[in-house]
Amino acid sequence: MAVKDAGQAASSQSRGARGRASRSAAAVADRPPEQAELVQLLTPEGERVKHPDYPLDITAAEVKGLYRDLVIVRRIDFEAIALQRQGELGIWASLLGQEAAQVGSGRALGPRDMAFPTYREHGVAWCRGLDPMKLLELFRGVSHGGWDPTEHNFHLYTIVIGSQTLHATGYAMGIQRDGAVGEDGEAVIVYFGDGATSQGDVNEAFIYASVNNAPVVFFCQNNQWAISEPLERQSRVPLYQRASGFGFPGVRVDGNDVFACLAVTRKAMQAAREGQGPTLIEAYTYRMGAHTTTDDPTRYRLSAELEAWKLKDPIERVKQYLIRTEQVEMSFFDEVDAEAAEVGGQVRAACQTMPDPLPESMFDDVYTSRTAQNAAERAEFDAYLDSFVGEEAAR
Ligand SMILES: Cc1ncc(C[n+]2csc(CCOP(=O)(O)OP(=O)(O)O)c2C)c(N)n1
Ligand SMILES: [Mg+2]
Repeated sequence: MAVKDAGQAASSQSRGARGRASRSAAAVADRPPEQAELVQLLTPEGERVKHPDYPLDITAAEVKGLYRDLVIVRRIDFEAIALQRQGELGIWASLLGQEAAQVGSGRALGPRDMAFPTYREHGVAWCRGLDPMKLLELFRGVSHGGWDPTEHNFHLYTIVIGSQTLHATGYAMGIQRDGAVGEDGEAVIVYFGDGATSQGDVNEAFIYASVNNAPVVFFCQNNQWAISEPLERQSRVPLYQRASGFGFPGVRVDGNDVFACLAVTRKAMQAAREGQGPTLIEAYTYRMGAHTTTDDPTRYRLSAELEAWKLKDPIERVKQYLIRTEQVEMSFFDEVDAEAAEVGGQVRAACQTMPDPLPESMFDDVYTSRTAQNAAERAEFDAYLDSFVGEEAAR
């Protein structure tokens, strides 16, 4: 990314008349993020580093728990991609490379906090306790994308880019009006991508959240790509710096560092719960796979970029840390792999035996109570389905 950021700076300068603010922003963007503004607590080599604003006391059991989460969510993802390739799922949006951003932030949430995901937050779903089968039902096209958001305080997947930031902000304003901010308060986290930051909805959500001091954390996974559009097509300044223009803090965290994502999200959520308002977290990461299984990234990006990010793998660094600090027996890794394989097998078996929904179920849950029009349309559809019964018998 240093190369891209330098390109950003150069093209900002070439526009000349853009003014002091954008030139100084370009100067910041010119610095490699690793040396400048990135919060990191665990290096890609698995070395623990300290940050004055984000102390993190973490036990061996907690580190092992995070490692287990990372490995299992990668395995679920791997299995889902394979299932799509075998025709069992219509589509899948892979989280490969973004496990630390999702597990770190997901494990920073309290049970009463509410999470609003996009369509890629399988790792957050796992941390919230949602059955992975619920995700697969959606991508197999046998559910209306439904689970009960209140069951695990994990809202529905959202395909309309950025729209969930408004839902989350409205929900956070509701928390405020319920008097649930302050000591023992609740907060909201909303996930979105780098591309989503160009949406009007996201910018409107920033304004509402800011002027209302809403208890919401904006968690942007900057995975460098919005399908085939690179980050430099979205912003001339690092994304986290956008927050200051809206009047709330922004922080860039190493999105491949599960410790840093945990610590930064914990702090931002706690601030929101206590009534200190929103924070924008930019988790600086990389989408290692295709945008979805319908995409072919080799058509628009260089493999060298992928190779560079492989060295920053979110799982490998935790493994190296555990080995380095002698917190585990080597058998621990085999145990986690075995457990992940078991979860993968369960996902596969359950996906292949999922019942198809009844066609008429599309009329269910459209309204909280059935309207006359909905009932009439359902009756018409039932009659249409019945018209095939005799036809089948005649064959
Ligand atoms: C309002 C809207 N516009 C366009 C699309 C098509 N679309 C689907 S994903 C995507 C890119 C999103 O990129 P980003 O926000 O970076 O998230 P990522 O997929 O990288 O996680 C687009 C443009 C959409 N779903 N909704
Ligand atoms: Mg993206």
